[in-house]
Amino acid sequence: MTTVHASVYELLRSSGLTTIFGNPGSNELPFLDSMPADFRYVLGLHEGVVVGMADGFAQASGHAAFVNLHAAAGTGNAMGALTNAWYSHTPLIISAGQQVRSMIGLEAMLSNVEATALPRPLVKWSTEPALPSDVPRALSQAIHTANLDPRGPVYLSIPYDDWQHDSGEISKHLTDRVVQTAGCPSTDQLEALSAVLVSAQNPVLILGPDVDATRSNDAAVVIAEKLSAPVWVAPSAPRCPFPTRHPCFRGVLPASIVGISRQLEGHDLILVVGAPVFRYHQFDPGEYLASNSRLIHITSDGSEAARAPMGDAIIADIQQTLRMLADVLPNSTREQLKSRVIPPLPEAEGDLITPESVFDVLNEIAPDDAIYVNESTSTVSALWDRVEMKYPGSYYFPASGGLGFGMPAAVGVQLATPDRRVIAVLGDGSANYGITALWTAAQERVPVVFIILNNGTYGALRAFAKLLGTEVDAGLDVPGIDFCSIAEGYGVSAHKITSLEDFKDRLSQAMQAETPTLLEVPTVTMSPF
Ligand code: TZD
Ligand code: CA
Repeated sequence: MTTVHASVYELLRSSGLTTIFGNPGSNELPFLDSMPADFRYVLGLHEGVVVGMADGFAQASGHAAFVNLHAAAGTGNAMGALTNAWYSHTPLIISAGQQVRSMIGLEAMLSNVEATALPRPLVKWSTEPALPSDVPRALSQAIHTANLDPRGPVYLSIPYDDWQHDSGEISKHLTDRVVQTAGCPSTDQLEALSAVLVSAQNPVLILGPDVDATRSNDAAVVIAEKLSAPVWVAPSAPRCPFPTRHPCFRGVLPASIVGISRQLEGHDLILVVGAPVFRYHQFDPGEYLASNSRLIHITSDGSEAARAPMGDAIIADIQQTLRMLADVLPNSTREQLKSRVIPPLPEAEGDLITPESVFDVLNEIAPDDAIYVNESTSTVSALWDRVEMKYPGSYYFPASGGLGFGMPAAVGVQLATPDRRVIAVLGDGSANYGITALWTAAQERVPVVFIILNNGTYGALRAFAKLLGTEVDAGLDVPGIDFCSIAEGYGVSAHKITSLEDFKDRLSQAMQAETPTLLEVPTVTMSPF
């Protein structure tokens, strides 16, 4: 007899899912019992951190990650992190332990009542197998579902008396299944698209996170160069799809309706790839698209295409489509574009350091393949302006805007990418939502450099309060947090920065370290707009 336990571990192994991000409870112990030696368990101290680490790990590796949570309480703690995984199309297979089958109806302690409903609508699929022998097949379905475009999280609730059952005949052919999509545009569609691009007077490219997620950055560069077209990053950017010092690069689009249509005015053709149209944020109503502009959207997510308020769409494999387009497009005769100018450094105010000068130091000292995990909300534009990002997989930001991603994701990204240095840039507000990731960073000895920009306040919310014409003062300041003490308490060495020179020295040292470092930098508050 092969047990459900043995079949599941065999399937996880054959699917490359040998790292388990988790936080256990009694319902999960029979699964964790006798874990094979080739599996690695990465313990997170809060489920938001567990999912955040798995999200970073999956995004940076380009492969799905496996998560094990504790019943309803653990799932509930993870929901905020799931909002980010959902919008970044991160393939996560999230399992949760359930009470024994005969006690769920009684609502015994730790029963996950209506388990499948709990994580919705933030998962693509949610299941609790109808009988123990269906657990391995349901896991196989979960893995394939998470990996099919549009990729995303799935959820599997498993009663803890299932593990020692016979997995039966149904589980015998699961490990060697290949499920593929073949989502190229047809010859006619490709020809039509290329003809529209070639005949445009003034085309513009808008690139989104899925260009980076599918490693289509190089094809995007070829297309931009052949068209000699400016390139913008789609608003509310969670990844960096294009080298930021390339002459075609123009920056990140603003996230308001009017802001976008104004910025794109004069372009008769707007090609949006691998992003929603659009991921707006602040409400600034008006014209969505200038009347003489045509918008074409290439996405692997049918729901993104369907909900867009304008434009035509092609739902297709992004990498294949961009490669095909890069091959067929001729070189345009338009003039070559020139690199944009980096804004000047603002004046320093007293002893406080400006975020802009922090980014200039990072740009000078960090290796050019450094990876930035950013969760400092008022300084996003300044970072994009000042820090050069050259290579695919250089930037991660919470895709739904849900804080608590940055610190854990940095740990996950570093675990997936040991040959590149991960730098987490965190606001003093944001850092608190995932602070226990410091403990995992110390335990796993991942050499992430955590930089806390400490301005004592929720800076972005202060700017929003003004934008909305409100006079909110309650609940916006966060004084009196000593991040160095907290970091030391979790086993991470930490330094409070006293000057820009001090920052340079400490950063250079941290870049050489084999374990994590936290640098707390007292900064001025700047406006995100
Ligand atoms: N809670 C969660 C889970 N996500 C959120 N986005 C917020 C609250 C609201 N929020 C923002 O959208 S920005 C922000 C909050 C609280 C302030 C973050 O402050 P910070 O960065 O110190 O990290 P800045 O640079 O001072 O804005
Ligand atoms: Ca702050």
